[in-house]
Amino acid sequence: MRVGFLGLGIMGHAMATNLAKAGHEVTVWNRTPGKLVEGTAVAPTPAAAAQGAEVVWICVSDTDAVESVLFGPGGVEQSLAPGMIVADSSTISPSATVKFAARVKEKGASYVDAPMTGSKIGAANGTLIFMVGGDSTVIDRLGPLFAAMGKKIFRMGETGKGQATKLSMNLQIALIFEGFAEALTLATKLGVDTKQLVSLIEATMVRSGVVEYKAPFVLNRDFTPNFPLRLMHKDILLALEAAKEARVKLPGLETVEEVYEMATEDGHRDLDYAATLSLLEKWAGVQIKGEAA
Ligand code: NA7
Repeated sequence: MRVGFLGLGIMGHAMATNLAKAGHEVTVWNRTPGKLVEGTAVAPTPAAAAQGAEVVWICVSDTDAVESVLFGPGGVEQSLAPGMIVADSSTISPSATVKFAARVKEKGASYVDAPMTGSKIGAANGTLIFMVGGDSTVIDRLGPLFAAMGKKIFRMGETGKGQATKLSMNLQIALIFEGFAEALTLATKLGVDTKQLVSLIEATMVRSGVVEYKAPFVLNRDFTPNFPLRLMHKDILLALEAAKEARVKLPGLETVEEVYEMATEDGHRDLDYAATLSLLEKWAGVQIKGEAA
């Protein structure tokens, strides 16, 4: 398929690479010039990348960034044509998504929100899982592209429901990790062996995918970003904003948001979100010990 791909960050670069490897005709654009993807052409603006494309795939930081690439100067809107599909894999506001989709549809094009999970490794291996909102027949047309970048798609309903799902998922990751980090901190302060505690977690119903994935990084104190703290913080704020719009109270997430705020002030925003542990350690006056088993 002819694809215009916008946004070559950690996730976007790997996704565009896999689209090109699968034989799709990809033209990329990135706000900061100079990022290249093997086997693709480079366009000077989002509109130029979208020109003549069947699908425009977006993967940028946040709601403002998506609005800007779609409707800002040199935006995709200028090149929209009937039959074209805009797919957005960024994690952004569900209500803004509905508004963007309506504006795209005015030009006869379709809009699918397709945020994903699987982290940097999933993007590189082409094993992402997509949570998709939009018209079923349009999603079907995107099948070959989803197959090149991921291993599974979950259809969540109409446009916006992919984003709503993603926020509900990341809310859980943030809370589960916070529980793990608080348990490690308390246990360390009380003199419990952390490696042994992690083995116990893994042998009991307390185990979880989040802990299984994060424990080796935490025990090795490796906070290089797989999923940067600043992006998890953004998703927490998006979930709180969506909750406010829907008049839903999320007291646990509100408290965890404060932890992310303070971790950001402590200079951890570009580290992995697991670095929120450093803040708990600082407060407790301990440092977790142990290497990955
Ligand atoms: P990164 O690695 O932080 O990359 C962000 C990308 O978004 C990068 O290409 C940025 O361009 C681009 N960006 C940021 N702001 C803008 C604006 N205003 N206009 C256009 N482009 C912009 O994030 P990931 O790849 O890890 O994640 C991307 C999304 O997927 C995000 O929503 C996650 O939550 C899930 P730059 O190179 O800085 O010029």
